[in-house]
Amino acid sequence: MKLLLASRNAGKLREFSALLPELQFVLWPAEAPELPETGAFFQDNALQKAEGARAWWREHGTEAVDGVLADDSGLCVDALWGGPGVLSARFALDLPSYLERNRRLLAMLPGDADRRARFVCVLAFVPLAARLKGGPITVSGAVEGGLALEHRGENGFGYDPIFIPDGFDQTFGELPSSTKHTLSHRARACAALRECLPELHP
Ligand code: ITT
Repeated sequence: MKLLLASRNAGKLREFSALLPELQFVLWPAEAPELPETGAFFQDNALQKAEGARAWWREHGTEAVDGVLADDSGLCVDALWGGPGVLSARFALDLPSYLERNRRLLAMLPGDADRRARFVCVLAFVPLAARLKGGPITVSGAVEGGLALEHRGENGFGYDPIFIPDGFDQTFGELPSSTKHTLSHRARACAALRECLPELHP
Protein backbone atom coordinates (compact mmCIF):
# COMPACT_ATOMS: atom_id res chain seq x y z
CA MET A 1 0.00 0.00 0.00
CA LYS A 2 1.27 3.47 -0.92
CA LEU A 3 0.44 6.41 1.37
CA LEU A 4 1.07 10.12 1.12
CA LEU A 5 2.75 11.15 4.37
CA ALA A 6 1.50 14.64 5.21
CA SER A 7 4.51 15.73 7.27
CA ARG A 8 7.64 17.76 6.84
CA ASN A 9 9.21 16.51 10.07
CA ALA A 10 12.27 14.40 9.14
CA GLY A 11 12.26 12.66 12.54
CA LYS A 12 8.70 11.46 12.04
CA LEU A 13 9.49 10.27 8.50
CA ARG A 14 12.37 8.12 9.78
CA GLU A 15 10.15 6.63 12.46
CA PHE A 16 7.24 5.81 10.14
CA SER A 17 9.58 3.99 7.75
CA ALA A 18 10.77 1.84 10.68
CA LEU A 19 7.35 1.39 12.33
CA LEU A 20 5.34 0.66 9.17
CA PRO A 21 7.90 -1.06 6.92
CA GLU A 22 5.13 -2.72 4.91
CA LEU A 23 4.06 0.67 3.55
CA GLN A 24 5.53 2.74 0.77
CA PHE A 25 5.52 6.44 1.62
CA VAL A 26 5.25 9.33 -0.80
CA LEU A 27 6.70 12.42 0.86
CA TRP A 28 4.87 15.73 1.12
CA PRO A 29 6.47 17.73 -1.73
CA ALA A 30 8.64 20.75 -1.05
CA GLU A 31 6.45 22.92 -3.33
CA ALA A 32 3.24 21.97 -1.49
CA PRO A 33 1.73 24.47 0.99
CA GLU A 34 2.11 24.37 4.77
CA LEU A 35 -0.75 22.30 6.13
CA PRO A 36 -3.16 23.93 8.60
CA GLU A 37 -2.97 22.97 12.28
CA THR A 38 -5.13 25.48 14.09
CA GLY A 39 -7.05 23.11 16.39
CA ALA A 40 -7.02 22.92 20.16
CA PHE A 41 -6.54 19.14 20.20
CA PHE A 42 -4.08 16.72 18.60
CA GLN A 43 -6.99 14.97 16.85
CA ASP A 44 -8.26 18.20 15.23
CA ASN A 45 -4.81 18.98 13.90
CA ALA A 46 -4.12 15.47 12.61
CA LEU A 47 -7.43 15.55 10.70
CA GLN A 48 -6.78 19.06 9.38
CA LYS A 49 -3.39 18.00 8.04
CA ALA A 50 -4.72 14.79 6.46
CA GLU A 51 -7.75 16.49 4.85
CA GLY A 52 -5.65 19.44 3.68
CA ALA A 53 -3.12 17.10 2.09
CA ARG A 54 -5.83 15.03 0.41
CA ALA A 55 -7.43 18.15 -1.12
CA TRP A 56 -4.09 19.42 -2.43
CA TRP A 57 -3.02 16.00 -3.75
CA ARG A 58 -6.30 15.58 -5.65
CA GLU A 59 -5.42 18.70 -7.68
CA HIS A 60 -1.64 18.50 -7.85
CA GLY A 61 -0.65 14.90 -7.04
CA THR A 62 1.85 13.33 -9.39
CA GLU A 63 1.06 9.67 -8.67
CA ALA A 64 -1.76 7.51 -7.37
CA VAL A 65 -1.75 6.89 -3.62
CA ASP A 66 -4.07 4.70 -1.55
CA GLY A 67 -4.51 7.20 1.25
CA VAL A 68 -3.04 10.01 3.32
CA LEU A 69 -1.43 9.66 6.75
CA ALA A 70 -0.91 12.64 9.08
CA ASP A 71 0.55 12.81 12.59
CA ASP A 72 -0.01 15.41 15.26
CA SER A 73 1.97 14.84 18.40
CA GLY A 74 3.70 16.52 21.28
CA LEU A 75 5.03 16.48 24.81
CA CYS A 76 2.56 17.15 27.65
CA VAL A 77 4.13 18.15 30.97
CA ASP A 78 1.95 18.03 34.10
CA ALA A 79 3.72 20.94 35.81
CA LEU A 80 3.07 23.06 32.68
CA TRP A 81 -0.67 22.26 32.68
CA GLY A 82 -0.17 19.83 29.80
CA GLY A 83 2.04 22.17 27.79
CA PRO A 84 3.63 22.56 25.39
CA GLY A 85 1.14 19.89 24.18
CA VAL A 86 -0.42 20.78 20.81
CA LEU A 87 1.97 23.73 20.65
CA SER A 88 5.06 21.50 20.92
CA ALA A 89 6.31 22.34 17.41
CA ARG A 90 5.94 26.08 18.13
CA PHE A 91 7.55 26.22 21.59
CA ALA A 92 10.57 28.59 21.91
CA LEU A 93 10.97 29.04 18.16
CA ASP A 94 13.11 32.12 18.84
CA LEU A 95 15.84 29.65 19.80
CA PRO A 96 17.70 27.98 16.92
CA SER A 97 18.10 24.41 18.23
CA TYR A 98 16.29 21.75 20.22
CA LEU A 99 19.20 21.71 22.65
CA GLU A 100 18.36 25.31 23.60
CA ARG A 101 14.57 24.80 23.48
CA ASN A 102 14.86 21.76 25.72
CA ARG A 103 16.98 23.71 28.19
CA ARG A 104 14.40 26.50 28.25
CA LEU A 105 11.59 24.02 28.86
CA LEU A 106 13.49 22.40 31.75
CA ALA A 107 14.26 25.84 33.20
CA MET A 108 10.52 26.55 33.40
CA LEU A 109 10.19 23.85 36.07
CA PRO A 110 11.17 24.69 39.65
CA GLY A 111 13.64 22.20 41.16
CA ASP A 112 10.94 20.51 43.26
CA ALA A 113 8.32 20.39 40.47
CA ASP A 114 6.34 17.31 39.52
CA ARG A 115 8.28 16.04 36.49
CA ARG A 116 5.57 13.71 35.12
CA ALA A 117 5.10 14.01 31.38
CA ARG A 118 3.84 12.02 28.42
CA PHE A 119 4.31 11.97 24.67
CA VAL A 120 1.04 11.80 22.75
CA CYS A 121 0.54 10.98 19.07
CA VAL A 122 -2.67 11.09 17.04
CA LEU A 123 -2.63 9.67 13.53
CA ALA A 124 -5.27 10.51 10.95
CA PHE A 125 -5.73 8.26 7.94
CA VAL A 126 -7.84 9.39 5.01
CA PRO A 127 -8.50 6.80 2.30
CA LEU A 128 -8.16 7.73 -1.36
CA ALA A 129 -8.32 4.39 -3.20
CA ALA A 130 -11.90 3.35 -4.02
CA ARG A 131 -11.30 -0.13 -2.54
CA LEU A 132 -10.67 1.43 0.89
CA LYS A 133 -14.19 2.27 1.87
CA GLY A 134 -15.18 4.56 4.73
CA GLY A 135 -14.18 7.94 6.05
CA PRO A 136 -11.21 9.26 7.98
CA ILE A 137 -9.83 7.17 10.86
CA THR A 138 -8.02 8.58 13.88
CA VAL A 139 -6.03 6.55 16.40
CA SER A 140 -3.82 7.62 19.26
CA GLY A 141 -0.94 6.42 21.38
CA ALA A 142 0.83 7.74 24.46
CA VAL A 143 3.89 6.91 26.52
CA GLU A 144 4.16 7.95 30.17
CA GLY A 145 7.38 9.12 31.74
CA GLY A 146 9.15 12.02 33.33
CA LEU A 147 11.45 14.89 32.45
CA ALA A 148 15.20 14.47 32.92
CA LEU A 149 17.14 17.11 34.83
CA GLU A 150 19.17 17.94 31.72
CA HIS A 151 19.30 17.31 27.95
CA ARG A 152 20.91 13.84 27.52
CA GLY A 153 21.72 11.97 24.32
CA GLU A 154 21.56 12.62 20.60
CA ASN A 155 19.22 9.89 19.34
CA GLY A 156 15.76 10.59 18.05
CA PHE A 157 14.62 14.17 17.57
CA GLY A 158 12.82 17.05 19.24
CA TYR A 159 12.19 16.50 22.96
CA ASP A 160 13.61 12.94 23.03
CA PRO A 161 16.76 13.95 24.99
CA ILE A 162 14.74 15.22 27.96
CA PHE A 163 12.11 12.46 28.20
CA ILE A 164 12.66 9.33 30.32
CA PRO A 165 9.99 6.70 29.66
CA ASP A 166 8.67 4.85 32.72
CA GLY A 167 10.73 1.76 33.53
CA PHE A 168 13.99 3.23 32.17
CA ASP A 169 16.80 5.45 33.50
CA GLN A 170 17.84 6.77 30.10
CA THR A 171 16.16 9.36 27.92
CA PHE A 172 14.80 8.60 24.46
CA GLY A 173 17.87 10.53 23.30
CA GLU A 174 20.11 7.91 24.94
CA LEU A 175 18.08 4.77 24.27
CA PRO A 176 18.50 3.09 20.87
CA SER A 177 15.72 3.81 18.38
CA SER A 178 14.85 0.09 18.46
CA THR A 179 13.83 0.52 22.13
CA LYS A 180 11.86 3.71 21.44
CA HIS A 181 10.00 1.82 18.70
CA THR A 182 8.75 -0.82 21.15
CA LEU A 183 6.98 1.64 23.44
CA SER A 184 6.69 5.12 21.97
CA HIS A 185 3.50 7.09 21.49
CA ARG A 186 4.00 6.81 17.70
CA ALA A 187 4.64 3.04 17.86
CA ARG A 188 1.43 2.58 19.86
CA ALA A 189 -0.57 4.72 17.47
CA CYS A 190 0.82 2.74 14.52
CA ALA A 191 -0.20 -0.51 16.23
CA ALA A 192 -3.71 0.90 16.70
CA LEU A 193 -3.83 1.92 13.05
CA ARG A 194 -2.99 -1.65 12.00
CA GLU A 195 -5.88 -2.90 14.17
CA CYS A 196 -8.32 -0.55 12.37
CA LEU A 197 -6.97 -1.17 8.89
CA PRO A 198 -6.49 -4.85 8.17
CA GLU A 199 -5.15 -3.82 4.72
CA LEU A 200 -2.01 -2.61 6.52
CA HIS A 201 -1.09 -6.03 7.87
CA PRO A 202 2.12 -7.19 6.19
P1 ITT B 1 4.37 18.08 10.70
O1 ITT B 1 3.18 18.88 11.17
O2 ITT B 1 4.87 18.51 9.34
O3 ITT B 1 4.15 16.59 10.80
P2 ITT B 1 5.62 19.13 13.08
O4 ITT B 1 6.99 19.03 13.66
O5 ITT B 1 5.04 20.52 12.92
O6 ITT B 1 5.61 18.36 11.68
P3 ITT B 1 3.63 18.57 15.08
O7 ITT B 1 2.85 19.80 14.81
O8 ITT B 1 2.88 17.28 15.30
O9 ITT B 1 4.65 18.24 13.91
O10 ITT B 1 4.56 18.87 16.32
C1 ITT B 1 5.08 17.83 17.06
C2 ITT B 1 6.29 18.31 17.83
O11 ITT B 1 6.35 17.54 19.03
C3 ITT B 1 7.55 17.99 17.05
O12 ITT B 1 7.99 19.10 16.30
C4 ITT B 1 8.52 17.61 18.15
O13 ITT B 1 9.08 18.76 18.68
C5 ITT B 1 7.61 17.01 19.20
N1 ITT B 1 7.56 15.55 19.08
C6 ITT B 1 6.56 14.77 18.56
N2 ITT B 1 6.90 13.49 18.58
C7 ITT B 1 8.13 13.43 19.10
C8 ITT B 1 9.02 12.37 19.36
O14 ITT B 1 8.74 11.12 19.04
N3 ITT B 1 10.18 12.68 19.91
C9 ITT B 1 10.51 13.94 20.21
N4 ITT B 1 9.75 15.00 19.99
C10 ITT B 1 8.55 14.75 19.44
